[in-house]
Amino acid sequence: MNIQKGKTEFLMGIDKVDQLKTWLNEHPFINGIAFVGRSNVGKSSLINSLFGKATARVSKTPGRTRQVNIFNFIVEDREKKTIENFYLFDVPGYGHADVSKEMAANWQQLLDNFFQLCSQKILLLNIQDARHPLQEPDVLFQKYIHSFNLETYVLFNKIDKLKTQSERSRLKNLMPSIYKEFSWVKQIHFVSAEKGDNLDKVEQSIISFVKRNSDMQGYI
Ligand SMILES: Nc1nc2c(ncn2[C@@H]2O[C@H](COP(=O)(O)OP(=O)(O)OP(=O)(O)O)[C@@H](O)[C@H]2O)c(=O)[nH]1
Ligand SMILES: [Mg+2]
Repeated sequence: MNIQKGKTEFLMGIDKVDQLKTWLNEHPFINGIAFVGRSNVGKSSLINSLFGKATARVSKTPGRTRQVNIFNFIVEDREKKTIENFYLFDVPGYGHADVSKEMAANWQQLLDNFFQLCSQKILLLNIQDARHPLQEPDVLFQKYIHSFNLETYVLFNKIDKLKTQSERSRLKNLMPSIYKEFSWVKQIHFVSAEKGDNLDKVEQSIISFVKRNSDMQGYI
């Protein structure tokens, strides 16, 4: 099975809390995934690499994604000759210092409402910077997300920037403590949106998650 790159469709970007609430209330049981992480860690770049080139806007300046962007993506099963639709969310980055209080408050409200109201069948992909793992905002975010009971995978992006073997080992050695401290984290991947490292594994993990939930639909 594979994600049909190039068939991913932008549905809408929501920056108003009320509009987000309405949309989520109207879509309570949807299947899909959400990308969340600190500003500038490469969420939009990863989305583009996994779902097709020009899906999300990549920024030179951090804090660019200021709204919850909603997409539709398609998983194709070539053997069974079926296609199935899922939702993809690019959620605005947390932990960005240089914004006005007003904007920070709006972001927090968007995040709070997103996690309170989103379907329980959404997989959370928490993107972190491989060079700076578990920064304070990342740890705070992990603790914050715990109560929402969503399955979470952590993706350490920009591993192309880790030049030495020892830098890479240091990052990999964090795995046991992450699984221990954040028990809701079920998978950890080391990726590069730019070079494509390990994105095939992430793609298959995303597919198994969304398929597992959609196959169960008839039973609940
Ligand atoms: N070297 C390297 N650079 C990357 C990688 N992924 C993203 N970048 C760069 O990091 C910067 C930020 O990328 P974005 O994809 O816009 O990051 P974002 O997390 O969506 O940022 P916000 O929307 O502002 O929260 C851009 O300059 C990208 O080119 C990667 O795997 N390797
Ligand atoms: Mg972005």
